[in-house]
Amino acid sequence: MKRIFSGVQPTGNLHLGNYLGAIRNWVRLQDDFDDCLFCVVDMHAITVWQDPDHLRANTLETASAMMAAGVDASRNVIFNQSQVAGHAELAWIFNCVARLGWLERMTQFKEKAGKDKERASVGLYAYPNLMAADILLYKGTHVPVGEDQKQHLELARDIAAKFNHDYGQETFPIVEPMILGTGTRIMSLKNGASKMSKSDPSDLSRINMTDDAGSIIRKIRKAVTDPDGLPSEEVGLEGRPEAANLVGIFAALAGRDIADVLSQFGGQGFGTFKQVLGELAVDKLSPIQDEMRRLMADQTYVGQVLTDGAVQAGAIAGPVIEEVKDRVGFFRS
Ligand code: AQP
Repeated sequence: MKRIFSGVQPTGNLHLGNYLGAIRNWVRLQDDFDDCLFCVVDMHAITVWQDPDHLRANTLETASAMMAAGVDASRNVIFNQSQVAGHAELAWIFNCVARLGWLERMTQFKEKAGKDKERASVGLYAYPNLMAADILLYKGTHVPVGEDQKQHLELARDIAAKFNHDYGQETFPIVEPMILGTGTRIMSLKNGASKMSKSDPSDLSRINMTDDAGSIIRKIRKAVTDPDGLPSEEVGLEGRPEAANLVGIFAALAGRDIADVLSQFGGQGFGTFKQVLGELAVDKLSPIQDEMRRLMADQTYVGQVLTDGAVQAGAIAGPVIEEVKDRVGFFRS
């Protein structure tokens, strides 16, 4: 059976990268897969300290963004991770399955912990084990994510394979990453070498899902580019990460391929291109933002969606966690 699982952290500043790399694909996939779970991963969020009131508000905002983008709560399970205890239970078991050497290789930990890794939380280090638990708690088979999560999904595959091997049964499926479309790695508007990120201290580096039209247009106008104009062919974007990023964003938003975008704008300067890109971004994002605002004003409804979703998710997870405990040899009366 095919089952989709994917998640977003409620760490605030949900951005265009999260939308193009993940959430937009969920909207498409819900038509092809009957069984989809979309999770606000609040337990992942606290691997870096979060203000408790902000975490609660951001959880509702993230769920609102998913629904505003078109994820249908009546057809999919939308919930927050901490309301289903099985995530923490399975993560502990996976802490005992995964090897230190595997986690040592995770580039996201190195990036997020920075130079002072002694001061990073143990949770940040073990983050990929919790991510594997998120997916495998539901025996998820397909995981739509942005390019940055590829390494974590490879680890989830290794954990599933080792658990199956160690306990002698095919308990878990080997998950398939789904890295879809042209928006799989949206870069910072200020530095083409870093990905667009919620935690970038510069607000000008990203387009937030809550930015108004004026801010979107201004941020794109101020985006870093190089002195050359737009090339007519894709090869002309090589070694020009900022230019490649803006063309990639255009292609992803317009649903066109890069070559097609360059056939229209090749030979022109960035001034006109940025103007058209800004208008396109506003055009695509503003209906989502309007709906997000409407949903965020109805916190009771959004909270109920999450609570109902947690009940549904818990019903799927319950037999899986029991099966796992049985395999591991935990005594059950
Ligand atoms: N820049 C990006 N381009 C494409 N996809 C992206 N994703 C994140 N950034 C980009 C995808 O969004 C989904 C949810 O991400 P997350 O909430 O787990 O956060 P993250 O991957 O750690 O990235 P952020 O949003 O930039 O947060 P910080 O600043 O905390 O690192 C995932 O599918 C991810 O691939």
